[in-house]
Amino acid sequence: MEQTSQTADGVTAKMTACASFNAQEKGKNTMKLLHISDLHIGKRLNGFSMLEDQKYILKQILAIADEQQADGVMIAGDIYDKPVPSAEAVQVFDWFLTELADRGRQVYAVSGNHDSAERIAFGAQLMSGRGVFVSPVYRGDTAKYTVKDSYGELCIYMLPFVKPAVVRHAMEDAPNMEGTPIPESYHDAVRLAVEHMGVDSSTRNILIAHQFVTGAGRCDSEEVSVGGMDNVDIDVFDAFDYVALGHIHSPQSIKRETVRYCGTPLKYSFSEAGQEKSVTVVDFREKGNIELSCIPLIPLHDMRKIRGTYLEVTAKSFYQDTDTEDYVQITLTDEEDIPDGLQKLRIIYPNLMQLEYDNSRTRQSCVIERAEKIEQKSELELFAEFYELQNNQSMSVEQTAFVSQLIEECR
Ligand SMILES: [Mn+2]
Repeated sequence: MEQTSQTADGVTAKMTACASFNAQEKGKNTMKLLHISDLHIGKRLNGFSMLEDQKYILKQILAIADEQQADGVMIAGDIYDKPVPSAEAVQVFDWFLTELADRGRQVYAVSGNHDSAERIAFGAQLMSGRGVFVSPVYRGDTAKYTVKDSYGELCIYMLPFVKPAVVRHAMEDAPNMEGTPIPESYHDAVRLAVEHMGVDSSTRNILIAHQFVTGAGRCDSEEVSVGGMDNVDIDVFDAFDYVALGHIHSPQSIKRETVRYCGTPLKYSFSEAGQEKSVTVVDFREKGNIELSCIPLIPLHDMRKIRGTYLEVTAKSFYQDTDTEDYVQITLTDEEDIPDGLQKLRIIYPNLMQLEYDNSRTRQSCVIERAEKIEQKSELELFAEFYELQNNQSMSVEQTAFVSQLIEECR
């Protein structure tokens, strides 16, 4: 299979992919790619390392790629959780890339807002020889790879996460962008970057990008940009047959099926507890004919919410048929806090991540009318008001007696 690659410098290099091309092996002549994103390798959640869960789910993705006989995997940004990932996180991604390359599956990966574009780009030229294509830092040109199947050319554009400032800066440096209006918004920045790609709409085109498209449904594990003006309107993607998006963590298509967020491979917040995570499989046929399917991912530990009184959630009948090793958020409805509740509950639920209370104390605090004539009130009355303000309930008879005795003693 002949492959043409164009680097950010505009240098066009022709090469034959070293990795054997699966399409030929199985006598199939269409391109099938898996779409994943937001791996956030190295992420810690409520103090728990997700690394074992991530290795487990990446192994599952490798197995899906095998089952599907996929030609490659698109990774739409947020490979790591941090711009400077931990050594362990780097090892996991290195292992994942090597496994894919060894199986002859191509990799098309772009950097996301959590990644350092420079660090992700490290070794990009070298790795391309093994069919592992990684986005270079954005300097005005978008990396483009062309593969051929029996329907002709399929162009894969790889746009790393860009901010308006990145595109502005690129325009100042790149001579071929002179005279282009300076982008002020994310929408303008991405529109300019796309315009600059010179997409030939007569052929089949894929864009891999990591941006927030207007209308996408958000959840708690995403990083919201300050001011919330990071959205890009969908019309900037009109030239593409498929847009493999990352950034939004819930799987969803926007406006048309083929502009799609595949979602994270794992749940990264309790707001995602009810979701099913999946891999999107994209089968490219002739232009205008793309077949999409989702394959569910089954995590090592599920993430779920539990609610009830302390006695209820610690009753054997309550938990015996569940996986108590799941990552759980427990909301206790007892009026009194349970002393050392977290430690006690972790005996049953070792991966308890969050303990919350839903009782009259935590429900929205009612405003107590200002004590206007403080001097006219007794210490006991003042303390009773303070107690009510803190706990959203008044003191019991026993408590009142106890406090009034304390006040007496103080006197
Ligand atoms: Mn993300």
